[in-house]
Amino acid sequence: MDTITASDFGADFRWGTATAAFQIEGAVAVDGRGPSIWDKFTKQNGKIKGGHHAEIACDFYNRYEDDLELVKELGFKEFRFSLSWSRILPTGTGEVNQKGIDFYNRVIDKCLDLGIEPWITLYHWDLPQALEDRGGWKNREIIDWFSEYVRLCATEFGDKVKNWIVLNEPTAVAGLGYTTGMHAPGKKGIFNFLPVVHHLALCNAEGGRIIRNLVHDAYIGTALSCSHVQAFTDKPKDVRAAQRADAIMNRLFVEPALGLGYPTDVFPFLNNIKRFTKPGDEEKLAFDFDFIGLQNYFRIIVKHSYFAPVLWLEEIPAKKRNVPLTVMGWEVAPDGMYDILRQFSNYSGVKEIIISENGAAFEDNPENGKVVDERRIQYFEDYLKSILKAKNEGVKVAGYLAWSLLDNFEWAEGYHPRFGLVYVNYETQERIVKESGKWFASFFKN
Ligand code: GCO
Repeated sequence: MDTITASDFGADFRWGTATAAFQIEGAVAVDGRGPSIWDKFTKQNGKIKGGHHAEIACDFYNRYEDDLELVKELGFKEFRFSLSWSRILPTGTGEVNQKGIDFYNRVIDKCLDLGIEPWITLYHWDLPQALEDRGGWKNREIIDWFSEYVRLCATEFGDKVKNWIVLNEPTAVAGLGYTTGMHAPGKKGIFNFLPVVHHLALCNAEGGRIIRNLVHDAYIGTALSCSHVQAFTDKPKDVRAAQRADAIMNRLFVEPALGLGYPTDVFPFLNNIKRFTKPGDEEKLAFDFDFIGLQNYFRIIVKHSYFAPVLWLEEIPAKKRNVPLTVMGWEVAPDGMYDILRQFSNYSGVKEIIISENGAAFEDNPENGKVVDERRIQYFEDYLKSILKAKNEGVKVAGYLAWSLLDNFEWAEGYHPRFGLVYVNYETQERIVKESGKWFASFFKN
């Protein structure tokens, strides 16, 4: 396939950039915002590479107007951002912080003034610390807390915002936040995983129902991290290991939402979720999302392992496979995007797919006021070709939101990885549009 342009995807295809509150806003203790689990986690020694924190980040709280002008300058028509739950409800429930509501109304109004469609992610990992103190995602009461939050957001923003993403990467919340402890709130233990998965899955569907009831003409989805999983060999043990990894990585949340229940067929351990279910939960897990957001960056290769209890598998790290890598150590694997799109389009219940995140972190070094990020341009071009190939074969992919508009706080990696189409000098807060950002501008113009 030779050079592609936006017109190859059709006039209705939606093009945007994606961001998240904690990664860009800063202003963590300004205008009434309450602490989140990531505020607490970044203060703990050794949790964030370089000891970085997000107290300023990209200062989007103050610079949102200029940054949204950049979205327009690059030619994107959609802008995905998340709401900081604790900026709106400082203790997670109860008293509303009007200044938080006012900030997001300013962001939304600026988007609309620029002719940009806002997309709200309701939960992008920054749980109010006050709720974590009450058990967080392990406590089934979170269904009530989350429902109250979603109702408030739908009521406050639903007249202006039609695109809603309920959760961002729930597998990462359960896996990294509550099982390995690599992310906030830093809890560890496989038996945290199960109740957290179930409560997230219930909130996922309940959040969808609330938006459906309160927002006229809403386009409702949820954003799932998905990676094509391959077995290291065709030995039955390795093939079964890949099926278990696929169950966790790709099936765990989409299948309950489709009314298919949890993927216990290849991973019977998930039957233990029954200990945390109540009568009627199976029905409550299902919701007819208008789209599934796929967030794909890489593919993974696994093999059976006797040394990894419960999952009984280990990943063959990309850096040991002599393949092209990003600075995250992730394999550059555009074919994996094609494969995962095909896999999700096999679900009859998936109405549409939005690529709600895709992008890459490479070494970016400004020179003479420019950032010549040729590898990132090649990454986008190759991944977009894979998406177009799937689309031309009938996969119902309806949009693409590049991760990310700005370099930003990359969670436990701090500010080292730069994913932005726009370079951020964190000392001066200067922005420099990278060549990849300019590439998109020409991609849309042609
Ligand atoms: C995720 C998160 C983003 C990340 C991005 C790069 O998918 O992990 O949604 O917040 O920053 O994916 O890792």
